[in-house]
Amino acid sequence: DKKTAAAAAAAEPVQIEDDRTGLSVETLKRAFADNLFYIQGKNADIATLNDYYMALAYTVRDRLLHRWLGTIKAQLKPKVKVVYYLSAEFLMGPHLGNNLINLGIYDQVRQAIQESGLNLDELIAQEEEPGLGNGGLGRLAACYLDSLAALEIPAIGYGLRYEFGIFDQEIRDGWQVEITDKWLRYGNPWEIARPEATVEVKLGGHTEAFVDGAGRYRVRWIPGRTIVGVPYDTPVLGFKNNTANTLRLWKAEAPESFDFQAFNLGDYYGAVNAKMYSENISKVLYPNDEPMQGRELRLEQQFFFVSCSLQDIIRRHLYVGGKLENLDKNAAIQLNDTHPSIGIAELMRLLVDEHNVDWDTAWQITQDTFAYTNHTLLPEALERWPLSLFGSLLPRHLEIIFEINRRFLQEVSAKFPGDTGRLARLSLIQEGPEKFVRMAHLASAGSHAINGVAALHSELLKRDVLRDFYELSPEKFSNKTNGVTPRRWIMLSNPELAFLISESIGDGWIKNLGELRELERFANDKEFQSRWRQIKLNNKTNLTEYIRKRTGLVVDPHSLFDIQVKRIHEYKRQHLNVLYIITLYNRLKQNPELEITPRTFIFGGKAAPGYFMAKLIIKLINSVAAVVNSDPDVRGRLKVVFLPDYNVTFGQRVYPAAELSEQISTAGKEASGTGNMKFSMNGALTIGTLDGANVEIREEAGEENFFLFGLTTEEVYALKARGYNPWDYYNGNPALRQVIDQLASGVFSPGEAHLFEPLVDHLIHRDEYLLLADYQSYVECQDRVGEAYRDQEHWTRMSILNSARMGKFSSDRAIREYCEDIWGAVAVDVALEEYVQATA
Ligand code: T68
Repeated sequence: DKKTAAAAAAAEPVQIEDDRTGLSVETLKRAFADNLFYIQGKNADIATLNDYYMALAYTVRDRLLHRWLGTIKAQLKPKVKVVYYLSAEFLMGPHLGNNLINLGIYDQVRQAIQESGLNLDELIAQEEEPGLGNGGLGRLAACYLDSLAALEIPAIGYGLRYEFGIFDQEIRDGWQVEITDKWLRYGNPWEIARPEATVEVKLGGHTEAFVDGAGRYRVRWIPGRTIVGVPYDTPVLGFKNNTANTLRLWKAEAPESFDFQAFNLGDYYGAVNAKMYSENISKVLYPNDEPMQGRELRLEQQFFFVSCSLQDIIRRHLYVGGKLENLDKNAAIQLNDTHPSIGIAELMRLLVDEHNVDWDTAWQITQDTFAYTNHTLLPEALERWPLSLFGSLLPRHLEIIFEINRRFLQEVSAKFPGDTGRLARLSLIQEGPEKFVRMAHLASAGSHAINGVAALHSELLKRDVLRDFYELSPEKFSNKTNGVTPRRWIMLSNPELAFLISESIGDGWIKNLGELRELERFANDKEFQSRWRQIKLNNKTNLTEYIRKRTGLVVDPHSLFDIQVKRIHEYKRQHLNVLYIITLYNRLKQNPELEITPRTFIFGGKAAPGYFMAKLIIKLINSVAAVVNSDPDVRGRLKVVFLPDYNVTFGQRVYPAAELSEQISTAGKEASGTGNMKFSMNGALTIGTLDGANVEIREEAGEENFFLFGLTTEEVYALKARGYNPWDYYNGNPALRQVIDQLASGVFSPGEAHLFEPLVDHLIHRDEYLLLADYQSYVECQDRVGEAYRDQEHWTRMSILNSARMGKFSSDRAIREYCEDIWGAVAVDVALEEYVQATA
C-alpha cells in the first residue's frame, strides 16, 4: 500500500547529484553562489575577488572530498604499504587550477564562472601560493606527491605548517628586500585541521636509567618542556583517478593541559610567553638554501615535525593491527635530504624506550623502513649539529646516536681491521675542538637505501661525499634521476601547447610522458612548426605583458627570450650570464652597426637574506639592466629584465615563454636541477654545462639539439688540483678583461665605483666556481645560439625534438623507480562509495 511504499522509499538510499557533488554547469553555478553566500557570507553587492575565489575553492573542495575519504579508507588496511615522504619543505604552488585539471572539470568550471559573470583566470590568479619551500628540493617533494597520487600509490607527505613561508621579494634601488609572507591572511580553503589527531613532542631536560619489572636496563627521558603538534591536512589529487592522498603539515602549539596556576603561580604573562615560545616552532621557514646554519630553532623544527610524523605512522600501523616488528611491511619512510634524519634516532627511541622493543630488532626495523635522498655535493651544505646544542635539546637522542655509532664502528672495524682513518671518516660524530653530529652519516647508517638525484650526482656521491659508506655498503646505493609533473608543468602552465600535442598524438602523454616521442614525426612538418612557433609567441606575448605590469619595462616578444630562473647562488653562476651580456653590450657599443639576434635576458630568483654575494649579484643584474635598457645605441637589440619574486606561480608563466634555458652551473656542483626539465618540456633549448641532469637531458634530446659549453667535472677537478689562477684568464682575454675592468671601475654603478669590488676581487683572485675559466667557452656558445636562432625553421625543429624527447623527466618515471627499487609500494584501487542520502 501507499504507506509502506513510502517507508520503503525513505529507507532506500537515493544517490543525489546535489549542489555539493554535481558537475553540470548549472549545478556548479548554484554551488558557487551558495558557497559565496553561506561560507563567505557575501552576496554579489559586496563580494571581493577573493570572496569569489574562496567560493570557487570550496565548490571544488566539495567535489574531491568523497575521493579523499575513499582513499583514506582504502589505505587504512592491514596489507597496504604506505609511502611516507618526510620533508621540511613542500612547495606546492597554487591548488585551484591544478585540482580542476586533476578532477577533469576545467571546462565546466570555466563555463560556470563565465556564466556567473566572472573570469576563471582572474579567480585562479587570486590564490596566494603556499610557499613552504626554498626551491628545487621543496618543489621536487610537491611533484612527487602529484605523481604518487597519479599512480595511485598510497602516500602521505609529512612536513611543517609554517605560518610564514619563503619571503616575498621586492626590488628597491636594485637590491633585494624581504617581506614576510602572510599566506594564511585570508584563510586557506584547501586544508582541514584535525585537532583530534594531535600528538605530543618532548624537548630538553635529561635522562635517567632504571631497571624495569622484567629486570631490563631502561632509560627514561624527563623532558624540560612539551609541545603539541596539530595536523592540518590537504588533499593531493591524482590525475583523473579516485586517489586523493594527504599532505599532513604540523602546527606547533602549547599543550592544552598547560596549567597556568600550578606551573607558574600568578605569572600570567610568563605562561602566555611559554605558549608563544611553543608556537614559534612552526612560525617561519628558514630561507637559506644550500649553506647550513646551526640554529637551535631549526633543529627544534626538524625534530618536532619528525616526531609528530613517526608517532602518527606508528599509530596508523597499530590501528590496522600491525606488529611493530613488521613496520617495514606497511611503511616506507623517505628522508628528503637530512633535514628529517633525526627520525632515525627518534624511531629507535620510540621502539626501544616507549614500545619496549630490543635494540637489535629496533635497528633492523629502522634500517628496513628508512631510505635517504641526498640533494647536494656542496660540503658547506651538509648538516651537522654541535654536540652541545644537540645534547641540550635532545639528550636521549644523543645517547642513542652514541650507541648507534658504537655498534656501527664495531661493524666497520670488523670489515676493515686496523683502519683507524676510516673509522674517523665514517663516525657519526665529527671529532675536533668542537664536536658535531653528522646528519648525513646518521641517515646513511640508518637507511637501507641511499640515492642521488641525477646520474652524475649519484656517481659523485659514491666517489666523494659518501665514498666510505659506498665502500662499506655498495648495495645501498642507487640513482633516481629527478622528474617533474607534466600536469602542472605542461597542461596547467601551457594549455595551448597541451592542446596542440593532444590533437596531434592523443592525450596519453599526460599519464605516460614517453608518448611525447610521437611528436618527432612532426618535427619537419611546416604546418605543425608554424603552430608550434605561434604558441611560443603567444606565451612570450603574455610574459611581455606581465613584465610590463611588474617592472614597467617594454620588451619585444619577437626577440630571443633567454631565461635564467632559480635561486641566486654563486655556483649557479648568474654572474657568468651577466659577463656575456656586458660582452655583447661592448660589441654593440664598439660597432653600432653590428647585426645581432635581438635578445631579452630575463632573470628571476631569490637570494638567502644573509648571503651577501648573492644579493650583490641581484644588484649587479639590475645595475647592468639600468645601463643597457636606457642606452639608445642598443635599443631593439638588447634588453635585460630582473623579475622580482620568482615563485611557482611565476614559474608557470615563465617556462612556456622561454626559448633559451640557462643551466650554467660549474660542473659537479648542481645535484640535478629540475627547472632545466620544465624548460625543455615546454620547447626551450638549453645552454648548459655537463652538470646534474643536464647530462641526461642532452643525452635524450640529442647533442645536436643542445648548446654545450664549459669544463667537465673531471676537468674542473684537474684544473683545481693543478692550481687554478683566474688572473691568467683575465690577462689572456681582452674582452673578458674589459668587462671585469668596467665592473671594477664603476661603469655599471655610477657614483658608486666600488660597489662591485667584492665580486670582482673574488673573481680575479679566487673564482671558486671557475667563471673565468669557462668564460670564453660560454661566449662562443652563446654566439652560436644567436646564429642558430636566425634559422627559425631549424630552431623550431630543435625545439619540437626537445619536447618530444623529455619523457624520461616525468616525475611519474621517477616515482615508479622509487616504488620498485626502494619502497616496494604498489598501486591501491580506491573504490568510491556512493554518496547517498535518504530522502523521505
Ligand atoms: C636542490 N637543493 C638541488 N636545497 O640544488 C638541485 N637545502 O640540484 C636539485 O635539483 C633539487 O634540490 C632537487 O633534488 C635544494 O633545493 C634546498 O632548498 C635546501 C633547503 C634547506 C636546506 C638545504
